[in-house]
Amino acid sequence: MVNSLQVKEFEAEQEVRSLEWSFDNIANLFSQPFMDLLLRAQVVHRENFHANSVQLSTLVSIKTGGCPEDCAYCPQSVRFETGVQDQNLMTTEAVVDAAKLAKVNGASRFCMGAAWRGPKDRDLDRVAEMVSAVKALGLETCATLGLLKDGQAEKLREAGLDYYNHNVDTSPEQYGEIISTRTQKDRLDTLQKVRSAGLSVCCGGIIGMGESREDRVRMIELLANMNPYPESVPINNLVRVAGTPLEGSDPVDSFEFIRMIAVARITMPRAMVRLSAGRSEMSDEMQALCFMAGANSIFYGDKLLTTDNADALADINLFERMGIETTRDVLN
Ligand code: SAM
Ligand code: DTB
Ligand code: SF4
Repeated sequence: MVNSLQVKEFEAEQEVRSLEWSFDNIANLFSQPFMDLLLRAQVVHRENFHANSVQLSTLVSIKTGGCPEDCAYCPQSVRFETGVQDQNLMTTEAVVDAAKLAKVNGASRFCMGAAWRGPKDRDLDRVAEMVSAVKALGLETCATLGLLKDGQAEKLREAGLDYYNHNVDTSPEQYGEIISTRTQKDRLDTLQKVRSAGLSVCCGGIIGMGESREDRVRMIELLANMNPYPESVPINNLVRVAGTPLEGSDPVDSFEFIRMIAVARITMPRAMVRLSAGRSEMSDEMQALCFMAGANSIFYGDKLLTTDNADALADINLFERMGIETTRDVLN
């Protein structure tokens, strides 16, 4: 247990080392008493954002299932029997309809996800067309299409893409147990391409895949020491989908999950920390503690990609009860 004197010393040290987060410093954050950690995260949050404001992003799966990769958490891998119905790349018209609906419902960002290892050039041309059409509606645009080849990030940028989502998923140490068909280095290369093209980076990971506290620290270390760190950091609680190798994973202790949000907030003070997959299993009180810990964005809408999201009306009701303003209040 860290005593208050140690925390003071640690804070002084952190000021000097502004950008770098060592393993020990992150581990020390994690092991602070829960209240101390939450208070600190809330202070950092208030220094950088409106305290009572949450951003809403809506996801749509533009190409579903049949993915050749073997990500052990994913219902869309062709290798697992999960009952997901494959669906070819949607038409631009259908995507625009979904985006209009998302906007009417109050989302400020529209995120298009595709179950690919990475896009072929002709797929990318079609996604670029979708991005331009969604951008023209006045929404922020995000895409998550897998690994990118040289030049593809630039094409997306030119089409009007704002964010590219590509997650590190877990610690470097655990990564090989979860995915064998591409390395974490492959992912970091794609993130570099995204950065170089001038896109904003959305990058986070998943909690609840049997990882240790040390793995969680290592994942934060990877994210927080990116220079610059990602603009958006989705923290997903594993959705345990029947048929995937991880369906029987033990649920994560709620306090540990909230700690993860708080540590992400403290180490990446200006990032949008998104309370992502897994909200449909969380109580209102659990979500409230995640917002207290510095989460300031959610996926909003009835579906994530293939699984059910928390009910949108329940979300609105929760925000009303908490006095939280969302992009829905601002935009409509
Ligand atoms: N195929 C692309 C890729 O892998 O980059 C884009 C879509 S993929 C579904 C996007 C992210 O969703 C994954 O990197 C993972 O972090 C998250 N994800 C997928 N299945 C999940 C699950 N069952 N629970 C929580 N997060 C999940
Ligand atoms: C992210 O980090 N989480 C989202 C989004 N980025 C693409 C996806 C969650 C997917 C959950 C499982 C599913 O619905 O298929
Ligand atoms: Fe394919 Fe992405 Fe799912 Fe991995 S996470 S199996 S790459 S859709």
